[in-house]
Amino acid sequence: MYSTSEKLFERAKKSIPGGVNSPARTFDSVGGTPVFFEKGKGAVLTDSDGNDYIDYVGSWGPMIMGHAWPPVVHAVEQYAQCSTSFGSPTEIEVDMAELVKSMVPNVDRIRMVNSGTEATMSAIRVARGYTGRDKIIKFEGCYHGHGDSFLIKAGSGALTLGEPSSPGVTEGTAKDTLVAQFNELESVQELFENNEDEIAAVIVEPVAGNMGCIPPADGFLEGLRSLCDDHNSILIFDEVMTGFRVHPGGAQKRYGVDADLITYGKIIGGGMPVGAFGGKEDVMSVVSPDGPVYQGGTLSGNPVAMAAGATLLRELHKHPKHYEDLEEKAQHLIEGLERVFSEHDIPHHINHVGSMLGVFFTDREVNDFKSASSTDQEFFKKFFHGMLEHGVYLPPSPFESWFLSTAHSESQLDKTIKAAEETVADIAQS
Ligand code: KE4
Repeated sequence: MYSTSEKLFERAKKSIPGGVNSPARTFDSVGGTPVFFEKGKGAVLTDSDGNDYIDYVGSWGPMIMGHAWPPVVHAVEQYAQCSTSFGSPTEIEVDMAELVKSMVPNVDRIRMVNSGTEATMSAIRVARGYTGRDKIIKFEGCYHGHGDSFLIKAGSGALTLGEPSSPGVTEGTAKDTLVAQFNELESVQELFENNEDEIAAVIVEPVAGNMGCIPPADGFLEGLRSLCDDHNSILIFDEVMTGFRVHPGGAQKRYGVDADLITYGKIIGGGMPVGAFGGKEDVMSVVSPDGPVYQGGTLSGNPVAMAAGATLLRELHKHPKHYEDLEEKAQHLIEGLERVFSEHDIPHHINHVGSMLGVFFTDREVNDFKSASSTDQEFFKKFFHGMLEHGVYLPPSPFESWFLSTAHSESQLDKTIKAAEETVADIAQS
């Protein structure tokens, strides 16, 4: 069934660490060989053996309009013909900055970078430069990319690989990262009290998406906002995943809480390598060349990538109805999965915020790191492979979110529900 993927993986392991360019793609937490894909169209991926799958990874978030969405493909083709990069300013970068500002609240200045990691690394440097303080607070199970300051009880790949902190991160760096518990304001309050006037920033995924999907508890984001105000610290919303995903204006708009710095990635690039960080003029005024906090990049604001991202964002901005459609699709899928799991007495809990979902095999609510990491991972492995065999591609880890796109049709959702039914029945008989 996957002989070409297996052959490609054997080749890949000889030249690329672990055979993958990002650990999240490995099947280490579910077992087996990563599937190598050759093409995607809409909600369907085709692997190197010609097998089709309904895709719920969506490149980990960017594919909100589905794979190879024609306007994005056309924009990339058009811009690439005028050179793929200048290393000088271009009009499309200005268009992109103005477009993002028109979509999200309280961003006066925004800087493009090449990944979500670059965006979050830069955001904490800006917060430290602006406040003159060194310490940051992050949350256990939240993932902000592979910057040294974040690989401390990180979520996503690091958590899945069971390495809550990574070798190579120095003592000096680690001491400035304090770890609180998501949805537990008391843990944040305590850190502020024990590190008075030392905390530059709190960085949070406003909807945790890297320990499965966990929405903020009522009052949690508002509580972070007031703690940062009380202690003159910067509140950073890492919206690399939630930006333009949970609302055209992101989580800030959905929850009505304004951060001081916001990071973006994934959807902002339409599948091309783009990240960004932005915020109010006074905070962003410290960013070079206006201010002393250095940040730069050869391919930042790359015109081809800008064209892809701007084309996608313009669609989402002009047609917010897509978000109602995505919500309906999510409800349809969740109702079907809930029915299947209940009929087969499978303990489960499903969270969702718009079109990002968290499917957990557990008999309890999942609202924090502890509950997310005490789910039935063995059952998830069987479920993952069963769904793969039935032509449904899920994230290969229980610590990831599933993503829907506008391209997922009702019949594809029903096929997914049927695949789940057959999978859990097979598991029960095995
Ligand atoms: P990148 O550097 O991978 O573009 O973005 C890092 C990042 C930052 N913040 C949040 C909230 C993120 O979710 C991410 C990246 N997400 C993972 C998937 N959960 C990326 C997948 C991967 O590492 O291959």
